[in-house]
Amino acid sequence: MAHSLKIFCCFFFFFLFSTLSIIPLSHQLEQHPLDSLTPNEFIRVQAIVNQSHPTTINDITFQYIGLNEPDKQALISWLQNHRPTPITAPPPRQAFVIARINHQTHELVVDLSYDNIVSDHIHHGFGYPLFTFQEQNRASQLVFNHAPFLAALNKRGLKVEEVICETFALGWFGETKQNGRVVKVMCYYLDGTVNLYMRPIEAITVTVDLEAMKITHFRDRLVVPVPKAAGTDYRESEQKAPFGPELKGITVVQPDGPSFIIDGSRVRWANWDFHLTFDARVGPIVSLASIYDTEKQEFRRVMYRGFVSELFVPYMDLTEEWYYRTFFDAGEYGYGLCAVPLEPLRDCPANAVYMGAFVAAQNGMPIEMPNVFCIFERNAGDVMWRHTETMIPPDLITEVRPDMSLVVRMVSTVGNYDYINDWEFKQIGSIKVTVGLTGLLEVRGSKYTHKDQIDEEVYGTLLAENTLGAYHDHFITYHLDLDVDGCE
Ligand SMILES: *[C@@H]1O[C@H](CO)[C@@H](O)[C@H](O)[C@H]1NC(C)=O
Ligand SMILES: [Cu+2]
Repeated sequence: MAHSLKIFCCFFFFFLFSTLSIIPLSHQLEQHPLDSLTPNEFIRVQAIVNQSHPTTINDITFQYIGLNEPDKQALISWLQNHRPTPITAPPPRQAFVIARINHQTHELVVDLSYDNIVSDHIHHGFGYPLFTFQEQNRASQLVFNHAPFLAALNKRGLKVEEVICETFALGWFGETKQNGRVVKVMCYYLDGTVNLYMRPIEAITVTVDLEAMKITHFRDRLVVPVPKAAGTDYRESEQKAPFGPELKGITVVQPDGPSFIIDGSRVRWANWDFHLTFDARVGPIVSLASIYDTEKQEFRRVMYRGFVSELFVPYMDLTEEWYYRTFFDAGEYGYGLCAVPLEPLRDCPANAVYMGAFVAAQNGMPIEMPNVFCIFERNAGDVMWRHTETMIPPDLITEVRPDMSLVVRMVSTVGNYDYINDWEFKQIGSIKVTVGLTGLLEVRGSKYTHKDQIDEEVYGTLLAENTLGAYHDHFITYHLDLDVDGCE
């Protein structure tokens, strides 16, 4: 709602407030105020938070470290007054930190210019910070030392060394008492496939308290057959003929190199100029996107800041082991944290350029994420605009403008799903956002082997023997702060 109002505001008032931008706001600086934290800054954040809580130093876990976004008005006026040389100091460079200290959730703002803590607020309300990979790994290993779980495997005739477990956020269903930081652990069976998601071990509920790092509840409700491994492996090397027709190679050649320029976090292509950064929670952030108007000979602002703010994936299965599955893939697991290195020539074409990024580990140390973005020019063979004039004989007048665009891509693999996140900049001045959803379904194991046997609500579709595709949705929300022609 807020976003549509903002867009409305822009169309209505842009001519009143439009600011002259001869130079784009993303212009190159030694360190742009919107740049992601550097590895060095992550370490300084760690040291400053350490010093502020000396008695609990060994208990601090960093659930999130990222840039504390500077005040928009302050940043814009600073950038507009910045040229040709800085007159005033930039807005303060700060990190936003969510840390668990002494079993409490602290939201800290750390100033990196003065090396001090600006604010330290303890969150008492509902909600909990992003999970770290480390705590999820530890929690999912606990079952292997839990006798009732080993007994449950035994009862099903499953080999413990073929079992893989993962943690699931618990959701919230109106309880007035807070749950604390609790997850459920769900396990799968390999034994002949790498496609673990097709082989759920159903009807076992394991609840783990992340603070105590202990199993607090265990229930083995009934034995449901594990779907068979045969035919589930997706690796090409495991596929058997018949194969589909093979295509001849296609490649994109740019003999003179790409037409875009990457300068730190700044990207320029065609008439576009923008700033691209990475965040553990939301993944790619596009800021200060502006487009050069050749007639006015100035940059015109289009978008102050845009990113995927959440990916909400509620399942609609009311069974005891499934009802709670209402995942926030950004807020709980980290859309950026779950980004994977892109496969050159597969995830992105031959003319792509790759960029890396950094996130913080649970101890606050920076971790490099290589090839997290690819940037490439797309020539899909499409037509942007054309006309053939047949009414002026004897000649045909034909005018065609091919459609070219610039794509910024990230792939985030949140468990079974792979999200392909594209920001596409078009020469006509539009920005196209796309999220492709691929990977594997999260299926529920079932006793049914044929749909004719089903005489109850199963909240899904029988896809194969013992395999139900559970009904669910994916809601993707964007934060789009559009500043078309400078409305703020
Ligand atoms: C912060 O404290 C932890 C735990 O003692 C330590 O491992 C780490 O090196 C400290 N970090 C810095 C930057 O001092
Ligand atoms: Cu889905």
